[in-house]
Amino acid sequence: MKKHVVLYKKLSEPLLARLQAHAQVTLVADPKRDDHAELRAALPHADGLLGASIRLDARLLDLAPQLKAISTVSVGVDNYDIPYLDRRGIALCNTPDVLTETTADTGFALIMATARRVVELASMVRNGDWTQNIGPAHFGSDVHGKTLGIIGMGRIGEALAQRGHFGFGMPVLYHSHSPKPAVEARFNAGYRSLEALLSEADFVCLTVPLTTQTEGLIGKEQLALMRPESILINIARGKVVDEHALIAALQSGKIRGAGLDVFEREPLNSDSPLLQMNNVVATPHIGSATHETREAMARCAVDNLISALQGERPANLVNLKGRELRG
Ligand code: 8YV
Repeated sequence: MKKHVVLYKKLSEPLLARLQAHAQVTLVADPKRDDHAELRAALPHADGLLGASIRLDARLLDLAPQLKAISTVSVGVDNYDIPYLDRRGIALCNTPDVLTETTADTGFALIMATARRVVELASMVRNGDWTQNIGPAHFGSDVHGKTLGIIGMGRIGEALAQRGHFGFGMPVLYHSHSPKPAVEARFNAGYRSLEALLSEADFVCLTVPLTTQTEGLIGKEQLALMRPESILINIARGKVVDEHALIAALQSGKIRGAGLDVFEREPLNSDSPLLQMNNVVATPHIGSATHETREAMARCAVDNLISALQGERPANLVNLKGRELRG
């Protein structure tokens, strides 16, 4: 008998067909509406879940007594209570690798847009305010040759380092839980303590996963170590940064600017002070958001789930280390 999969993120027709060849599929069209009412109604029959961007905690998953696997269309797994999933023997799979390059591209898009004031000055043109040759009041900052600081040297951090080193001639500094000799050899990168990196880098880029150790990693004290001409780039998770402290640092000129793709609460409130400042470029969590990459992620998630429900080890299993899958 086919297992029952509940989708809380839409799939393309080819991927839906791929999944339906192996499972009975129910699509929850609006999973957040009315306190997840549609999703809650589907959970009691779910052997597998596939989706992203919704916190699936015990309050919801206790409604899914026969759940065997969750396949997230994301590399980040901060929306999942992994100890809870381990206790229940529920497999969690994610989609690393396929989104690495696209997310690093987003990081450099934010570096360039923030340093060169692209959004602010493009708006000036669009608004008909370009009435004379621009002068120092509209100058931005160089990117090539400046020091790139990367906090979190995983796949995405390495891809950022590659772009900075080979593409922009940037000296690369990095901080991670341990030194990475291969990265240092490949990019002539220098390992620094968090404090040293913050004080030396022209661009401070956050690529760490959100964990209990990284939540609030960049607060008032850390921002105070950055230089007035330095720029913060966040393509990790909003909660890695104390947003109130960041707003204060930006408003006071403690740092030059910020390029932000993620926020403490998403969507970001339209009345956020971050949106009132020209030295902030804010994008709506577009890290992996290209047609090609999101389809590749969804395919990876579908294949992970098919494997898990067949009792086979998925390519990207996050938890249940060393344990048999229930299938
Ligand atoms: C999107 C991400 O949030 O992969 C992640 O962890 O943050 C982004 O790729 C996610 O993929 C939404 O589907």
